[in-house]
Amino acid sequence: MRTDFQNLLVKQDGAVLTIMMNRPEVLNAFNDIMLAELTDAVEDVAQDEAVRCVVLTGAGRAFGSGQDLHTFAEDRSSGAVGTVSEHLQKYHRVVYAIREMPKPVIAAVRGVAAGISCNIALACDLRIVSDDARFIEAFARIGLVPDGGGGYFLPRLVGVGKALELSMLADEVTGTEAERIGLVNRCVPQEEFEEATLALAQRLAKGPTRAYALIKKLIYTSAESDLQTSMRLEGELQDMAFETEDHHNAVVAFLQKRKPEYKGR
Ligand code: LHQ
Repeated sequence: MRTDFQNLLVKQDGAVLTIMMNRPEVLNAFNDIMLAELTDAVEDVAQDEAVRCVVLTGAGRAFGSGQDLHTFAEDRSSGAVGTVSEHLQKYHRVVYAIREMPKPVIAAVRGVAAGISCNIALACDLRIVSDDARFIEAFARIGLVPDGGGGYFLPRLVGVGKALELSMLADEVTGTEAERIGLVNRCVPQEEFEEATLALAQRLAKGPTRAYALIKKLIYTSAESDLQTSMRLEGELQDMAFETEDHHNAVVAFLQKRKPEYKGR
């Protein structure tokens, strides 16, 4: 796993890999370098079997403030970027890599998650946030629509009515409110944030990784499918899960009245 990044800090702790976006002076706004590095890091870690859970977080007081509006304006005026939709395709690659990652990806959010940074947090499988978190679908504030998959993730997480409210009013949502409306899984006091994040990540990293990959596929596909399609897929995935060493060992452990130890195979 590459670790020599300019705008990311990458740290491995056992089977947990933490990717920290690192431009704290602009609240981790995305420039092209950080976006390219994040793409590399998430695509690389997908292949690394020693990593069984990925945490995405931000350095300093924020998760991220979205597109760097200074560099984007400069690049636009110099003609360095084409259309916005071409630029967005680079973000879409990260979103796909997170969703297709065959292991859990947690967004750990403290402080602001605004614009496309907010929506990259929504692309992750689970979200744990500190009680100083501020989610802002900031797009309408500058006359834009939610991008980075926001138009897809938001109504699925919080319902169409709330998604419209968050997108149109672009008001801040606190960590506790985000937990209440289902935008995030867990909101914890600031002083417990790091410990709670690591505990959740380590728990997932010790879990049945192959089954988690199949669960991602089942849940994400089923959100788009009818019952019949979902149950057909369930059968195919369960055939695969049934063949894993973790499944076999967990059943033996149950019969022997002891706790299973998952190897991720
Ligand atoms: C920033 C940024 C930032 C640069 C804070 N850029 N410097 C759009 C266009 C095209 C294609 C792709 O898709 C997108 C998607 C998007 O992400 S659109 C949304 C872009 N983001 C925003 O509109 C948010 C802009 N930032 C803010 O509204 C505020 O900074 C928030 C509410 C995030 C945080 O407010 P505060 O906590 O009061 O912090 P601050 O405003 O003082 O910011 C700290 C510094 O970070 C400051 O620099 P300075 O030199 O004054 O200390 C800001 O200029 C800088 N910064 N966001 N996106």
